[in-house]
Amino acid sequence: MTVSNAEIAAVLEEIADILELEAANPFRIRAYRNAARTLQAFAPDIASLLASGKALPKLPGIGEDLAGKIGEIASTGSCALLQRLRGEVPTGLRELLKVSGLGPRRVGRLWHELGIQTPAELHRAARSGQIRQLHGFGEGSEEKLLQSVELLLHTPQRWLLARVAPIAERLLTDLREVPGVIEVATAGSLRRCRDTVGDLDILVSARRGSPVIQRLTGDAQVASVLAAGTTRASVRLHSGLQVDLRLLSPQSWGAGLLYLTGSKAHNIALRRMAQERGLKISEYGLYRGKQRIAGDSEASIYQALGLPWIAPELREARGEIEAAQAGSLPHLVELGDLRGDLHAHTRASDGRNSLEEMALAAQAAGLEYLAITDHSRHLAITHGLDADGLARQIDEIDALNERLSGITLLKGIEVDILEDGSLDLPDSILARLDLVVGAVHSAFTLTKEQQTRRLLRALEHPHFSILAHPSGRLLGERPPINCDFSALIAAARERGCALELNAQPERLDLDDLHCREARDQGVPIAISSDAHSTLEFAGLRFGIGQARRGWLEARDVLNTRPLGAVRRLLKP
Ligand code: DGT
Ligand code: CA
Ligand code: CA
Repeated sequence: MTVSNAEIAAVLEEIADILELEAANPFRIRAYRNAARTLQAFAPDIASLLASGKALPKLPGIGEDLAGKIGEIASTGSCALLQRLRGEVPTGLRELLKVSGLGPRRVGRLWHELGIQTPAELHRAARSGQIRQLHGFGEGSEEKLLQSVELLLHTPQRWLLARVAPIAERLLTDLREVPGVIEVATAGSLRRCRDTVGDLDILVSARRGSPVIQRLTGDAQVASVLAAGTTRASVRLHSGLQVDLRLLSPQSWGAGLLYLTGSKAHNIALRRMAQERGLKISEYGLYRGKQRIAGDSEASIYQALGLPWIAPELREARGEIEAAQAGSLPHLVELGDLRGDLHAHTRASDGRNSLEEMALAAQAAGLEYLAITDHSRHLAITHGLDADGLARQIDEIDALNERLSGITLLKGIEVDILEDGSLDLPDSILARLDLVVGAVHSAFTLTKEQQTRRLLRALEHPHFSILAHPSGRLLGERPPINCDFSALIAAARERGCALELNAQPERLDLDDLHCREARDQGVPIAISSDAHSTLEFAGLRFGIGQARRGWLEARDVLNTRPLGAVRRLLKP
């Protein structure tokens, strides 16, 4: 079994959370948090490094004690300290940490001072006015907590796609090595690239007697086995994620994959088609009477129903079957189609790397151009650029472009769209840029009329190029703004502006449906990493997944075009 750097970091974060719940020494807490952050920014895979007999390299803030723990986690997936700490706090407290606006310190106080251990108990306490009596909480924060805990209690628990994908890949790698295994794949919402997933579905085909089920139930990340039989198992990982595994025979592989990929609505539509032809479809195959006529591959089943293979991202019963029948399925955009990235940060605002480091990382990710778009000054927490700072960055980029070969930096800004729709920097400096990416970072709760007016005014600005993360949503944390998106899409088309599909895991914004609406209206989409470090170009693949769910083809995506064409579109 192998443990990824992200999984090691998650263990260290959990240790820090529990220590903070227990009001432990702040320096100790910070040491674990810093170590987690360092590991996330460290590219080589630590588990493989250690497994090959090498020593852990010297990393800032990681002393001998922490290095020992990291080694333990890398080889076992967990560590004795975490096991002990988990036993010291009620399990409901981890649920309380998911209430937005509640950090471990405040959860610890609610626990120690009011005995609150679960979201339901927090809900009762807030309703009965107990929270406001705590020192430092007050009536306003009680009301806010009440709202967020209600949101948590009423929304089913879902996981960010980007969080589950590495767990899935690790499990798949391990299962592939089990004796007798022929094929492994993910299915369900993960394979359809939904922005969040409810649980992880894994499919395996193997020869009889292969110990696949035992391998999964025995994995170090498994906290409890919910069910285990000869052809299926369900487990819950320490993170809380549920994993469902199905074991199939090779001849049922395609039928099982099709069934378990879903969506349910797509399956139901296929079943209806099969019935109209006098056929029966199940997770084991496509049958005429008792005779199996297809099932070893997905394509064989689609073909028997008179259809071409349909990409998983389209399987939502949103017209894909009709399009398949008409021969008009979209030729979906792929990661390899991207030639550039139009939104990234450096240390000049809240990024972690220099201009040159970002340029080289983008090049290593296979890109030909990268727009540098640091924040403008309004966003005080990110130390944004003012006009002078931006002018200096323009000169630095010009100088760097002279030296670089094979990658071109574009000069841009992520300028704040202020509450009245004006931009946070003067026209004179915006005019010198290759592109102006505008974004909302404040006043998320305006009325629909106010918000729409604000964004339409921003789009009218002569230098405006791309509207970044248009809905402002943060999955599981902040709902989308209230806004007339159809009016925005129409205005973008009129003004020749693009809309962004931001690939950050908790944004994936525009969402799939709005991507499709923009595409239908002929508005180009920029699939952007919004990278704040050299490692984040890897997230572009999740943007591509979302774009494919929105039926986008390469020609619908601005940054699939060569540099010259993009320049002309950005500055007509
Ligand atoms: P999730 O986990 O909520 O993100 O969504 P899915 O789509 O992964 O759903 P899940 O894990 O409950 O089931 C996996 C697939 O199994 C689902 O996409 C389609 C198939 N499936 C599950 N239940 C049914 C059902 O009652 N009827 C049909 N036709 N298919 C089903
Ligand atoms: Ca699922
Ligand atoms: Ca499932």
